Amino acid sequence: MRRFLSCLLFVLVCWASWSSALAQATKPPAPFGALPTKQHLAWHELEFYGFIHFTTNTFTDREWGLGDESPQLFNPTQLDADQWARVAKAAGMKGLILTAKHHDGFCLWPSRYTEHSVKNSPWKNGRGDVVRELSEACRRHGLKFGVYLSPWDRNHPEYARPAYITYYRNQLRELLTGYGEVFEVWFDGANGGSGYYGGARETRRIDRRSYYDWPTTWKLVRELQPNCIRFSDAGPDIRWVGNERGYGYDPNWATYNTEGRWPGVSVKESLWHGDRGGSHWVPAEVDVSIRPGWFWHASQNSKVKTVEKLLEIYYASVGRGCNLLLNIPPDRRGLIHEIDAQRLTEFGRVLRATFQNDLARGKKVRASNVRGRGSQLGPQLLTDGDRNTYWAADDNVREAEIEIDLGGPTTFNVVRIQEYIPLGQRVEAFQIDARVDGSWQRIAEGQTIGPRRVLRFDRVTATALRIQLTKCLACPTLSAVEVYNSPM
Ligand code: FUL
Repeated sequence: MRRFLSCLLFVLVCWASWSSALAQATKPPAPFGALPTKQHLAWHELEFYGFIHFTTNTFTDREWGLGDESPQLFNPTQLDADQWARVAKAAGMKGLILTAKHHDGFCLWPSRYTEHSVKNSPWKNGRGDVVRELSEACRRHGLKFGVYLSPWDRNHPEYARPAYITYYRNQLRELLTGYGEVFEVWFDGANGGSGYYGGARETRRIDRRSYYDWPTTWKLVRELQPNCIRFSDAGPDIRWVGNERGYGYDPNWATYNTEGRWPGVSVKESLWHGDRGGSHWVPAEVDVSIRPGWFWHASQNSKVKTVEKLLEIYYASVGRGCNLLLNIPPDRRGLIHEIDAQRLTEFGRVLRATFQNDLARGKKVRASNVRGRGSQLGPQLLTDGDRNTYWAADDNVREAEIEIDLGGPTTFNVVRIQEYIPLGQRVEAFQIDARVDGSWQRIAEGQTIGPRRVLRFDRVTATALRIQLTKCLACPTLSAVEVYNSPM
């Protein structure tokens, strides 16, 4: 009996130490550097959404209103926010952000704090509210809704004085409490100085660093809309990419040094590339218009971007780990013009066709290193169709190689990869090869990956795919490798 018991004890001790070794072996890597919040993680998944620039400018043919426009000018004849939402959906957008107030100060909702709004417009006899119409249309169509409230206000008499900040925050409060969930607020850095300012018609300069007291305003947004993402040159949640042409950069670090940066005050290189090892997670958003201008102008009906151009923008923005904010301005009827609608629908069709069939799904994967040699964070998780499971390497690893056996000749021209960003951004150089007729051929290379890279290259027919991570800040993690054959 005693012998039996000591045998049993021995077996139990062995089992316990073996299972604890295994548990240790598959312990996830420690987080590295600045990390995304849960709001960031949800935002990264949106990838692509739209901007609606619409105000008196649409009727005066301007890009920047002066602030002295009569509200009587705003008179769309067939405004239909459901049509905007339908077009956005067809394009594959996940939400729409509306210019509730642009630099001219005209408000698209009947604000209690000013007469300079839709309530003094002929549209719907002054009883209209574009913010209401679009927020409700978005909800009906399963789109997120966001707002742009221009800090610069060329109409307001108190602009550049303390009273305007109270006005600005009052307006923000109206927008963030009266229209349901707001997924993003856009804080623009532009300030041209001159304006109407209640009739003063003068140039007013402000100190971009201190005048707006941004930390207080950002806190207000967090309080009123806990899930809302705050955009500006300085974050605090996401940053401007530093150009309005539709391009993200490589490298593109989601990490960014926020110290000393404010809306309208930043460093170009940091906006473009982020800051390697930066203090906060502040990823880039790419804003660009489908037309040369942000507002609709009849003269630009022939200059709507082509589907090819939109695809180029998609791969240079979403493809480089940014989110894409594509502006689609309504015309004087209050409709997205037929040409824009047709391009966007076709663009959406191509995107859907591109990503409908992942040719790597379920395929066999081998990695040069697997964390703890275990299977819990193994490379098979890269092709399991779940972007939340991930492969990780051992702590001391800085270079690794992944090989996917495509199981026979496979034709493709797009590869989509992503890091497991809840643990931080790590990769700083990678190369992708395809095995064509038995030998490896370089098809793509880059620096950062982060939330995603979507790389498009000349179509190849290959039997295997190899990803080499050649430089990493810490042991690498990847959560997905997908392979597609795009029609365009
Ligand atoms: C800029 C503004 O000055 C433009 O008019 C436009 O709204 C763009 C999205 O942001 O800073």
